[in-house]
Amino acid sequence: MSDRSEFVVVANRLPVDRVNGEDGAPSWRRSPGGLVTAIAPVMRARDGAWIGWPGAPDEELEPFVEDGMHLVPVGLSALEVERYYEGFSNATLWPLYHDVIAPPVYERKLWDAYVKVNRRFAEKAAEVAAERAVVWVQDYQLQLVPAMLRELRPDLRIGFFLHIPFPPMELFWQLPWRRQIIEGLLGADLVGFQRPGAAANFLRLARRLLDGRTSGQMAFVGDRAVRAAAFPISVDVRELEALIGDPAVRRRAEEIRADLGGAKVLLGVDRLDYTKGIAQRLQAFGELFRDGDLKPGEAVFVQIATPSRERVEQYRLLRDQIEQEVGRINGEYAELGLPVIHYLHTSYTRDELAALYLAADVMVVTPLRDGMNLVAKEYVACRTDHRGALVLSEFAGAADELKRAFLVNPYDINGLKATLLEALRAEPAEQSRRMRPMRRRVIEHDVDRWAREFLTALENPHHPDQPSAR
Ligand code: GDG
Repeated sequence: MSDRSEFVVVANRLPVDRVNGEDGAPSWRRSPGGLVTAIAPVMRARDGAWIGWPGAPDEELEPFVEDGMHLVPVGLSALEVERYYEGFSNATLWPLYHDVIAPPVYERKLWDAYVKVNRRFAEKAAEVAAERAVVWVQDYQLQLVPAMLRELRPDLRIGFFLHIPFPPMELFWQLPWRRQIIEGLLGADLVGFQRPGAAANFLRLARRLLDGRTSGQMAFVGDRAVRAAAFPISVDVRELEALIGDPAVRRRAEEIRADLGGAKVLLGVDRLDYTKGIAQRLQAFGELFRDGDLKPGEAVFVQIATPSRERVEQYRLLRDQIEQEVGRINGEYAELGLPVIHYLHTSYTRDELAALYLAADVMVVTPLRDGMNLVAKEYVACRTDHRGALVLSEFAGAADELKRAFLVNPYDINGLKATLLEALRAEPAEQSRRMRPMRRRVIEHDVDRWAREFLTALENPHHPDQPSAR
């Protein structure tokens, strides 16, 4: 690799997963997901580098090239994985930023690890970035990196994007290290959020905590201007359309429907996470059988729950709770050969997911809080037939754009039940009236556009379309 890069992405994970070949020799495969797809072309065009953790503790790897991308590993010890990643990132920040749905853990040793690991990422970025390079830092695990990096390399143009919600001041105030986090983010030139409300929350905190001046989307710190704005992330529409254009995927969708015996198919696809509202949707669905609105064989719920953060206590508890609920509902309402819920605690290929999206009459996305929710956009992107219905929580960022979905408050179980029935009973004309404008929106605002708009805003702060710096 040429010595230093003009474009650097800094993220908790490298965009590749390790796979072991038949001979046991390890190799790498590009991770699925929109972020990598969106950024890979920019990486190639600018000879970019991606800094991240390779995913296994206690190993030091040299930089390598994979899939045309320069990858720069940052090592983490097992204790750092426990404290920085499972601890401060996923047991402190994750619940705090998602409405305190689960109680956040505030422990000083977790914070210390977070600071130490953020410094390691910042130092690596300072080493890898060329003079006046553009550096794009991703997500809540690395919120201190912008300020640490600016200190080391004031010549750089630094952007930060938060993939999860940013909480209102009243909640954020709990955090013992609130000031340090805001200072960390203000090291960037541009701080991007999923929703305008999150950017407003951040600007309000900058004002209150740092006595900073703000005006519109700008915060002024010392002699610097920092912009905070919304850049809603999206999906790779071309990739999804190619998947559903594949005859094998279409056959598989037919097969799934046949296997489910002709029942109406409701689908949930989520990481097994307490923010996703899985228990609420299953409860509502179960009650429809209790009330006699649905009968076994008439409708069936397929819930894919991808294993996630299994070493964090709250996630273990959640798994037990969901599995008990599924058992209870099937125990009470299923008949021989006619389960009402198919619960699958496993991860699937993109092909299988696409087939499931095609097979589903109703896609059920009911997070209690979600930065965006890509599953909702993926379902819409896959429905080239304009059929199917999307039930979507008002608390997902996607609700700002997918306004024709069947919107619900997932805390309102009666409302959720009524909406599930409405979606199940929607006529094809009604389905199409809703799906068509949503598809247009997702096609026009795909993940390429997201990356392009963020980088344009970062690199052209004085462009006429951008708010003026002062
Ligand atoms: C965070 C924010 C924000 C799921 N199961 C499988 C699988 N998936 C894929 C989905 C989708 C992705 O994972 C999940 O993305 P979401 O957006 O739904 O949720 P988070 O993981 O919580 O993501 C979120 C996102 O970051 C991006 O900014 O939207 O709000 O929380 O693409 O399709 N993929 C495969 N097998 C599975 O079993 N291959």
